[in-house]
Amino acid sequence: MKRLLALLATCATVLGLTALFGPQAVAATGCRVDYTTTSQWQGGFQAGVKITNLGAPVTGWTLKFAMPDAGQKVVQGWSATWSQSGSAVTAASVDWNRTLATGAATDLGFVGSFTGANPKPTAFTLNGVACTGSVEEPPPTSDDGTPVGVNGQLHVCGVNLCNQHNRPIQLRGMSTHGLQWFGKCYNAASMDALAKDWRSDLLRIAMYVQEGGYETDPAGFTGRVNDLVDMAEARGMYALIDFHTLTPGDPNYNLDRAKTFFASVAARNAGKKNVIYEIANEPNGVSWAAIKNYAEQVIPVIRAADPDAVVIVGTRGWSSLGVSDGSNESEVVNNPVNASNIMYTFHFYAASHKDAYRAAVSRAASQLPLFVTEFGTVSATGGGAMDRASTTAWLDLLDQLKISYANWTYSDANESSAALQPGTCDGGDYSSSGVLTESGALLKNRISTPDSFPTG
Ligand code: IDC
Repeated sequence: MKRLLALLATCATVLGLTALFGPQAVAATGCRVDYTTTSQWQGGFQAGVKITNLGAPVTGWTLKFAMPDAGQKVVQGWSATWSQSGSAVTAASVDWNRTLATGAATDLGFVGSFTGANPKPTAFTLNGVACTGSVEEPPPTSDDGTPVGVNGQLHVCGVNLCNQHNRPIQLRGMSTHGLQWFGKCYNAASMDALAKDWRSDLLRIAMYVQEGGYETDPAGFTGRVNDLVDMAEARGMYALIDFHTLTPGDPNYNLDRAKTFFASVAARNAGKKNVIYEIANEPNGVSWAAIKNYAEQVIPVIRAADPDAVVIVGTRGWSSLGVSDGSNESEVVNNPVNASNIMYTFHFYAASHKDAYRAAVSRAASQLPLFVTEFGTVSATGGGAMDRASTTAWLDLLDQLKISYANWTYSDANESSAALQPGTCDGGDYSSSGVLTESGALLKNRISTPDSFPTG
């Protein structure tokens, strides 16, 4: 009987009657691949490969494609297990992206080398089925109603962040958790939810430097950050590239790494309108003078490659403007970083930092351009009970002062600061209200209200 069915199916295919036989009918449009050369330099390039499954759900997949030129080689890839034999390249799913529901997408990428030309690969197949679509997604170029479409290239004007119409705006969004731990949370489905359901203006990309971060694999983390910049851009969100220094607290410890990293990401992303650079997450146990020295060495590296982007500088005492070290904003006001188009970082955790910190922000806001690149609704440990009253007081103040913010974290970490329930990132649903924690529900409510960015 099985043989008969197989024979019938074969005949049907030959006769062009596949539609009558259900499953085979989807084969022709089983998948789509968007291949993008994200950057290219002498002898090398970086590519992003987005796979969209248009057929039946798959668990475990293999993507194959052909490199047209003999000199094209995959050097190092991510988000899949990569191999190459002659011109044939294979990328096999890894644990966290092996399941692809119908319509689900996943992003992979690799750094490659080439000797002759660098044409686009051909003959993409997913589990043996030809992926007929191979189209590049154009980034938003005009006012398409997204935050980047409306506001364009940002700049600092007075103490505000201003849009392309030279009007002050406030961006409201979320921060990733450490990419080295929660990388699986940042995929096409979670980014779609953040852009469309949360209506987030901004994705902060927290790239830890220590604790298993950048220092362990500079090329890999740089590639991952760039991919997330592209994913934010494709959805009209700003991307805040956070060089997440924390321990040790003196950013000068990472000065060489910062110069290497920012030279690379600034060159690669210079043409984009959605990138903001945050050069030191939370300096601690170090003077303002030392932080300023670090900033004045890193900012010129960024400016050389990407002259018009906004840069945000961390402040003393875990980016508390010095307050957590018994100082205050005057040390910055009296001795500002010698650079233009910059802002200063302020962080708070609502259950730990209250009136005295709000008073400092209220005072500082009329003298310094501030950006709350990270805050929590809970205690400074990232855990403990959410403090709803203090969080609301903080967010009302930031709204009133038009200070932009990103909340820690858009992740499913098992800690109360996380917006998503533990286990969320093992599945494909980032949209239903059931995936939100108490903190996530509060933030989604605040962030998803209309922005009404000024355009005139
Ligand atoms: C915390 C994470 C926690 C992780 C720890 C590692 O929530 O899961 O184990 O880092 O260092 C910050 C830092 C941020 C902290 C967060 C909460 O910028 O990295 O994340 N926090 O402690 N400053 C104040 C609080």
